[in-house]
Amino acid sequence: MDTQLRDEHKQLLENDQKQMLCYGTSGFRENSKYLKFVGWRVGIFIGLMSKNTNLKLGVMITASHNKIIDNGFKVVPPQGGMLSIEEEQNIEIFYKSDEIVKQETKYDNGIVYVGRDTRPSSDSLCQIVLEGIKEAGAVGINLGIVTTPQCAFLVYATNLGLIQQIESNQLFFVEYFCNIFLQLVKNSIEGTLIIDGAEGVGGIWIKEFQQKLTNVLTIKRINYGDEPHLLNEGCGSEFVQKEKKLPKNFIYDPSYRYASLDGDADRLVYYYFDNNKLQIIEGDRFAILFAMYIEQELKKKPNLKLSIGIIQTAYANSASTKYITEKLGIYAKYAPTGVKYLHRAAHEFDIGIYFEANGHGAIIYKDHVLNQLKEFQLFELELFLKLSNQAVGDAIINILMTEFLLNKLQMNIQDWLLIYQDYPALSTKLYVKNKQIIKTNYEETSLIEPIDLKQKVDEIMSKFDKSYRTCIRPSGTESVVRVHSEGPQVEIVKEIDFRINELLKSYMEI
Ligand code: G16
Repeated sequence: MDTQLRDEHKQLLENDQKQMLCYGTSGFRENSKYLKFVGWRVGIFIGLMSKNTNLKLGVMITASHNKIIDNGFKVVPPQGGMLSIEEEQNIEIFYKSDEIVKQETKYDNGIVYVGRDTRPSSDSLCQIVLEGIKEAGAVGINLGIVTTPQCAFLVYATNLGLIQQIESNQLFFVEYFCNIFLQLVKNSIEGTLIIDGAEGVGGIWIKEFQQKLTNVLTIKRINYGDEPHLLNEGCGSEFVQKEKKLPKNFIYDPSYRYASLDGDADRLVYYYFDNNKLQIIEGDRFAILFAMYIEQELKKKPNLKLSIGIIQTAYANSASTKYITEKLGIYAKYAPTGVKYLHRAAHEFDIGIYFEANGHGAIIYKDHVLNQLKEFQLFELELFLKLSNQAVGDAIINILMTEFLLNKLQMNIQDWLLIYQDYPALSTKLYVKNKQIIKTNYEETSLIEPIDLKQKVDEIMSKFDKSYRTCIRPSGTESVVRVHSEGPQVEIVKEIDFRINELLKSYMEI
């Protein structure tokens, strides 16, 4: 089977003049037609990994915000989060190797949980991953249609012993977090929250939260997955945030709050719409809202010393970084794009808050933190932190945290927007065939290669004031180069974006 699948895969790639796949920003991701062999080898690799560690692992089949035709594999390590750099390299080598060398494993048994999104290709890819797991002599457990953070949380919770048996226990995720939320929020929260589910899996699972929380939170769902073939089309967080447009089926009411999830429910944006103006709450503002509350609570106990840090990426609006460091006095740090980098960097602090501008983020804390909060009788903060999904950034759980805070701090979306003023910024993407030629520095704030392209970019930027910046980087999830420009005046930001895109069009293979 292995040889047959490998040969078919290589032939397909050769016919389409494509290279073998790489483990990108968030796992293997490509047009689903290239993924059968990848899924098989991923299944074997993870099955063996589970048999070598005696821990449960997970694989989530999704391509999140990408087009419906794409798909991918996000591997979930035992503690949630992401694979280490070394493990990523190993899985890529394993997929690329011609033959699988038979190996002895430390343990006889292994367990791998496999979740999937609603894409048409997800079910058959799930079957092939399960076959790979079986080939490795491990047991694959099909979680069915779940969100990415739900899959990660179930793996994390089962390894911690929070749940004994995961089969048919997908609802544990809902019960666990609703239970904490209901301890935090005693009275009904005012107003209605409209949640756009991107026609994906998040929209489906929101229903469970809606029912369980009906006495305290009024949720209305739009684009909740009854038209799965329209996944991410004209809706979802990627669409709202990048296109700066309202999702389809938008219901206008000035008293409503609005939130959009992405295709696998790990990203979230909120927004406000009035007088024909759409204002978006991106990831930076979630980090700030969460940090403001944590700081406010910790100030009540000056003897309690906990380090707090906020991790952002080059896409963070500079106004947010300025606010974090100058007004909140919190340490802010950049990591490269990809939750895997932010999650790791956040672990350096007792309480690490990480958010990408696209709304992917979480608060993670060290083991001793909850006990210390209890000791200092900061019970509400303890519950608030417990509410954060420790396995990975989670759009649905971040909604609960946000709703608790807006209610607690008596803030509405306008108040949130008024905390500071974003600089005008523009993020665009250009489809190219050779994105891999672009290399950046670690923080992805400046281009390093190709050198002649860098010189041309510098030449363009030298015409503008130093308060303007642009970053160019290859996407790790799509065949695109991303351009992000920012500065004090919107017209100039547009001009920079236009010039950089024109330059790239003339330089790259389109
Ligand atoms: C994934 C990653 C995110 C990243 C996004 C875009 O999100 O988990 O950390 O920001 O891809 O990455 P890139 O710019 O490299 O394409 P998702 O929600 O698509 O899995």
